[in-house]
Amino acid sequence: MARHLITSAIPYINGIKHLGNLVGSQLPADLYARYLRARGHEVLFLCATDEHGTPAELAAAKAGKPVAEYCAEMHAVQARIADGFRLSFDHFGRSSSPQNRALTQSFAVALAKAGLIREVTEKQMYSVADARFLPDRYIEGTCPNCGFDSARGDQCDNCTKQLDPTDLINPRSVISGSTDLELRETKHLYLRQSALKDELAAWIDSKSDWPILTTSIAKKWLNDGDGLQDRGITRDLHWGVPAQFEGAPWTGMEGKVFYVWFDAPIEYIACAQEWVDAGKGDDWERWWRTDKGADDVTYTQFMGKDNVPFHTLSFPATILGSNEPWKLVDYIKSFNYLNYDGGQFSTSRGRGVFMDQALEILPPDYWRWWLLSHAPETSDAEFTWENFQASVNKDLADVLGNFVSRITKFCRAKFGETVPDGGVWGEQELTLVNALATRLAAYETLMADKEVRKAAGELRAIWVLGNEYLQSAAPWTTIKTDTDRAAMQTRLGLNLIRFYAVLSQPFIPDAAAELLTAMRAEGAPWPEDAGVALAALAPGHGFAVPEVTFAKIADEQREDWQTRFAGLRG
Ligand code: B3M
Ligand code: ZN
Repeated sequence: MARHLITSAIPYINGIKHLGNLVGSQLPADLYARYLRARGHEVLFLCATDEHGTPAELAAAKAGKPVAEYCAEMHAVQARIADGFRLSFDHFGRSSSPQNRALTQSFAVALAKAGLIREVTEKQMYSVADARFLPDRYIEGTCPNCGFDSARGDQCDNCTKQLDPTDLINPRSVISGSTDLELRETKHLYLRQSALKDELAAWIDSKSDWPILTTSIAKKWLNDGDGLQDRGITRDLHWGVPAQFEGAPWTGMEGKVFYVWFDAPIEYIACAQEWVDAGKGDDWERWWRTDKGADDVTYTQFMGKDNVPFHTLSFPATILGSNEPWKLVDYIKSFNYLNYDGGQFSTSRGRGVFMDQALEILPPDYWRWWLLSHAPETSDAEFTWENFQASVNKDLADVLGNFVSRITKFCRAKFGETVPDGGVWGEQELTLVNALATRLAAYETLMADKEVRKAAGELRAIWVLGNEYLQSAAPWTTIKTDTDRAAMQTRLGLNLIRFYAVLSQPFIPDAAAELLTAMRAEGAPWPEDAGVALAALAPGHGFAVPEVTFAKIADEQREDWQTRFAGLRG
């Protein structure tokens, strides 16, 4: 039994996330957490809302609410939706927590002690019309790198380049649209990331097992020098972790806060404190402090590719630069983008299917299955309603659902609602069990390696094996000539349901639980040995025929949704 710390990138508070966000971090992180728990490991799975910075301020202004109130409300909304998707966080924290405020300030002090903070008086974009500075998302313009015309002041959404507001061509205020902008002097704190370049490069070089997507982005930023320029870690904003505080080794930072990307990853640590303070755990340091046992922890982060530079360079720079014994990430699993029906999902434009809408039309397992089995790992992937309908109908309804329904109904009709006695496995059964054992081992390796799409494929293949067996063994025919043999075949079929439920739980937790309840096998352990597991339900064991586990998506429904989600969300 090992200890695994798992974090998902923490979603911005500004609104409800779309399915592309979900499959890029929270959902695969949940899959992995569920798998490791099922294998008996000790898991701490953390996520939170990212509540600071310009995204929060702008969204609150748009909603006409004080930002603290807006964040509290949206946190509750996101928590409820996360629950709806069965995301099994041990804690869903908030980056605006007092724990994160204290920890962020203490990191800044540690970095200053290490000589890694510079005070810089610089010129920043100031909007005369709005009478304020325009950091990050308060300013938009044309990307100097790719020419995209709605690049934000902190990053270009099109080419993912990290930007400075002064880099933008034809800049304008997001608040008023005004182009009456001028450079005015203001003081900021800079983190001397450049001083850590060699240390970070060596660390990334040592991660030969990381996905290419992760290391290629990290190396690109390292070698361009881009990601490792010294970066301003404060902003002229009111909402955030105050940059002037008791014990701060600088003065004159009143009215400024730390940059959201400085405090957001620190929330991964603060969230563990929140977890303890909420009474859900009793020791967070053994997960995070290498001097308190965290050396034994395997730490895995999940995120979309646009977040990779901050997790491979900026946050590690904070950790390494602090000279304090914090746990560094062991593995960064990153994802490409999921597109929506010929274009991009877009939160700002309301294009695509959003998490709340998805749950209004179908239960979480349908979405979990499609998204995970199409996870954008090696390249971008695309959601289309046709593909969604086809996958759900085939994999969930035809293969898994149909198998369950056929064998349980057949048994009820011929033997009653208990596992039938009689017969012994023959060659066909032994062949099946061997094939399942091989596939089980492959599935376990893929799950441990976080190969999400391939693991889904292996699970599907495991379901298919059972279907093929049932089709060729045909107990409904066997029973006409050999009752014992038909009983044995049926018994194996019922055991397969239990086996499938256990293996499928990380992907489709609700259906898995429903099947285990129907088989009166709640809490069934992960199979150590396929042969043993497939004889776990002994003759005489009762069961119930489950309700329809998966309903097919009809063409009319698909067309209806297609129309409903064709436009932009209001
Ligand atoms: N909130 C960006 C995002 O939601 C950002 C991630 C922070 S992870 C520390 O994609
Ligand atoms: Zn660009």
